[in-house]
This record gives sequence, C-alpha cells and structure tokens, in this order.
Amino acid sequence: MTVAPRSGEAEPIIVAPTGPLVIPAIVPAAIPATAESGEQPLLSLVVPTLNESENIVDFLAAVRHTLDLALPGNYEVIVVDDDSADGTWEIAAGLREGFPELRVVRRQNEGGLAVAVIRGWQVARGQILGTINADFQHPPDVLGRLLERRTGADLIVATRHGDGGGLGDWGLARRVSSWGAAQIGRWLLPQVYARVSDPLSGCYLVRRQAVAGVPLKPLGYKSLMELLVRGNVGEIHECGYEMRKRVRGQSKVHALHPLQYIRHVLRLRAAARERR
Ligand SMILES: Nc1nc2c(ncn2[C@@H]2O[C@H](COP(=O)(O)OP(=O)(O)OP(=O)(O)O)[C@@H](O)[C@H]2O)c(=O)[nH]1
Ligand SMILES: [Mg+2]
Repeated sequence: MTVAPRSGEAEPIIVAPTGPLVIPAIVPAAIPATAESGEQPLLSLVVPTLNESENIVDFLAAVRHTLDLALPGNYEVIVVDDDSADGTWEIAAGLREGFPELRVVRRQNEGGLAVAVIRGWQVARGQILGTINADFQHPPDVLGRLLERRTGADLIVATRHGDGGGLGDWGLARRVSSWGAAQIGRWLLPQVYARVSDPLSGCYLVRRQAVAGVPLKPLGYKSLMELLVRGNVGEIHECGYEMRKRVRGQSKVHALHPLQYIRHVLRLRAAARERR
C-alpha cells in the first residue's frame, strides 16, 4: 500500500492492499490525517467501481453534496476501482484537486465486489465505514438519512424491504431473482434474516470496532452478510429507500454470480455454526 501525506497536493492513487482481509482496529500510522483538519474523518465511504465512467463524475458530485450537508469536513470518499478499461479510476483521480475528501484506490491484482469494499476500508481513516454503489441505484441522499440514524447503532442498513423501502420500477425478472436470492438466504442463514430485513443490501454504514480484527473472506457481491456472520455487530438500525434502475453504464452482474452467492451463503452457514 502506498499512501503519501497530503500537504497541499493530491495524494497519489493508492495501490490496493493485499494479504488477509482484516480491517485494522486502529488507523495504521502509515495513513496520514487529512491535510485540511489534521484529524481523521468520522466517515469513510467506499464506492466500488468497475467501468462506471458514465456515472462516476455525477455520482461523486451527488455524494459530495449530501455529505457536505450531513458531515461537513468530517468524511472521506474512497473510490475502489478494479483498473477499469474505461478509465474510471483516472476520471475519479482527476476530480481530487477540487474535492480534497476524495481518495482513489486502483486495484490490479484481484477482483470481486465484496473484496473491493473491504480493501477500501483497509485504507480508511474513519470510525464509521460505509459503502454505496456508483450507479445511482442507491439514491445518494440515503446517506444523510443513514447518518441521522447512527446514534447507538453498530450498523445502519439501507433497506428495500422495510421502513417504506421498495424495489421501485424493477422488472419482473429482476424481482424474481432478488426474491430467490433472499429465499435461499432466509433458509440457510435464518439468524441473519432475523436481524436485518435486507442483508443483501449494498448500501450501509458500520462502526469500525464492530468489524475490525476479524478475518473476512467474502465471495462475489455480498459484503453485508459477511459482516453480520463474522463481525461483532450489536445494535442495528435500518432506513428504507426505493431502489432505482441503473440508467447509465452496464450492469456487471454475470451468470456465475448466483453460484458464487450460494457458495458464499454455504460458507457463512458453516462459519456461523462454528461460532455457536
Ligand atoms: N471494484 C469493483 N466494483 C465492482 C465490481 N463489480 C461491480 N462493481 C461495482 O459495484 C456496484 C454494483 O455493481 P452492479 O453491476 O451495478 O450490480 P447490481 O447493482 O447488483 O446490478 P444492476 O442492477 O444490474 O446494476 C457498481 O458501483 C459497480 O461498478 C468489481 O468486481 N469490482
Ligand atoms: Mg447496479
């Protein structure tokens, strides 16, 4: 990992960490405080990206707008890009000069969405870690509402299945596949579904202390289930949101994802049994 101080000039693009997927309990000394305040920000929001050049500029502007209102000067946004062929990482890096809270990780050595999120948290400075997709399917203003509900919670989940949330104008095929994935999860990991209405959510905030120090090993897309089984998550709050359809750019979901998901759920079921 290369992270240089940010005195005046933009931090270099960060090389993704390698090795065990463990989030440090204490921000590593090699990661400097922000130049602006000299302190660590409260929130580190990871935005995983793969070929999101059509979304990234507008998306980061929207996130910035929301977080400048909710947590002015007290957050950082970390784009974790998998060396996208469309240059998403370069476009994001070009925005850092006018957006000092923005950091960019370029990951070249491995793949997978859930792992990308954890790699971002490994270079994070905040005590609250978060993630949101870059394609506007999670409306960026949900971040403000998640933050409003953080008092007393280890985890605050943006949910499609409670608190007024919904699947918006999703088509039938997508609704059926989402329902099927939830049924498999409910069957094999009932203890997870007893705690959270939407453990497949890709938008949530979690306290560093609730997930630090535990070896994580997600497979595929779903990071929240991983934290719920392997982490030490106490009180959970939820916040409903209406999921949108992707408007620009291509979906990265591919035929292998359902199989990966089932393998991941089975792995978590075994891990949950061992913890009992
Ligand atoms: N770093 C990284 N990001 C990824 C990867 N796969 C997907 N993403 C990003 O993760 C987010 C969710 O991916 P999507 O392809 O939109 O998945 P989805 O929302 O389940 O599917 P759609 O509804 O079809 O868009 C987006 O910001 C993607 O750019 C990956 O392998 N690595
Ligand atoms: Mg999407």
